Amino acid sequence: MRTQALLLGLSLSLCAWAQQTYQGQPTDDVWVYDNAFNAGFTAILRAWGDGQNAVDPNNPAYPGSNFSYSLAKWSLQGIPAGRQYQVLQAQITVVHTQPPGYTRELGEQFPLEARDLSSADFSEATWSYSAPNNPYPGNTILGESLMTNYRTDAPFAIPIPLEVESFEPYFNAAINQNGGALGIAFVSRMNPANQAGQTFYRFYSRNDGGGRGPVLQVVYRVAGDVNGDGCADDADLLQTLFAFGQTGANLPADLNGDGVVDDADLLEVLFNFGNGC
Ligand SMILES: [Ca+2]
Ligand SMILES: [Ca+2]
Ligand SMILES: [Ca+2]
Repeated sequence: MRTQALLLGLSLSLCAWAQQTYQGQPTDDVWVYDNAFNAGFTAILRAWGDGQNAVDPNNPAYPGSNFSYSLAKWSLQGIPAGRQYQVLQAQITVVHTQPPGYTRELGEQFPLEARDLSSADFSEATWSYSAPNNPYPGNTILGESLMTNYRTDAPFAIPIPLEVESFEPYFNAAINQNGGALGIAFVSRMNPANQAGQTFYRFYSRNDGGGRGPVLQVVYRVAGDVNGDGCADDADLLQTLFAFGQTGANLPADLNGDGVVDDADLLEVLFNFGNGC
């Protein structure tokens, strides 16, 4: 009887999707440029560099005129703190204005980079270029743009897939150490000076009336949690053991997503045992 109940519970929980999706626009974003900072909630964000660097190597917090950055932050407050998350997939999508001032080839050569931000403590409404502690782009390139949708006759979406290895700890730090605030810097090495001053990234901010601002999408789950109850415990261990050797797509116990339930997945549960409980 007890075994039957256990098996019933397992089969039910096999149907539950343990992974969740966050999708949203920034709660704030700002374009930073010393000569032309627009404090009026600009609907356009911009990024360029000097051909060699995306960030001013001398003072990343106060870029010289060779550099322009855009900063954005998202609120992940809806995701409970106090546990570690596994990121399965993450991407930022921005919408470029029409027409782009660069060729597809230049876009591929000098991608738009999403980097970590030194702090998410900023607001466009109170931004001051000369403030002593402005946040600035870090050195971690979380992702680079793809020019798959490039076109000149209409605005186009630029996907920036984020590297799971670097984004996952950043995502967890935002949730567990930063009150849910996740800051992203948009930078690029693309040099407008070489092409009559028009060659740079121009994409819509969250203030765009058409709702075309940046979108962050993250597919995640509580690390080691196979059955999706928010806690990695003996039930997850048991479920992994029962599924041991199974192969196929989207198996709940295939925590690392390599298409087979094996000792690597078992270790994932063990390493995270107690997480979220
Ligand atoms: Ca803004
Ligand atoms: Ca669980
Ligand atoms: Ca696996």
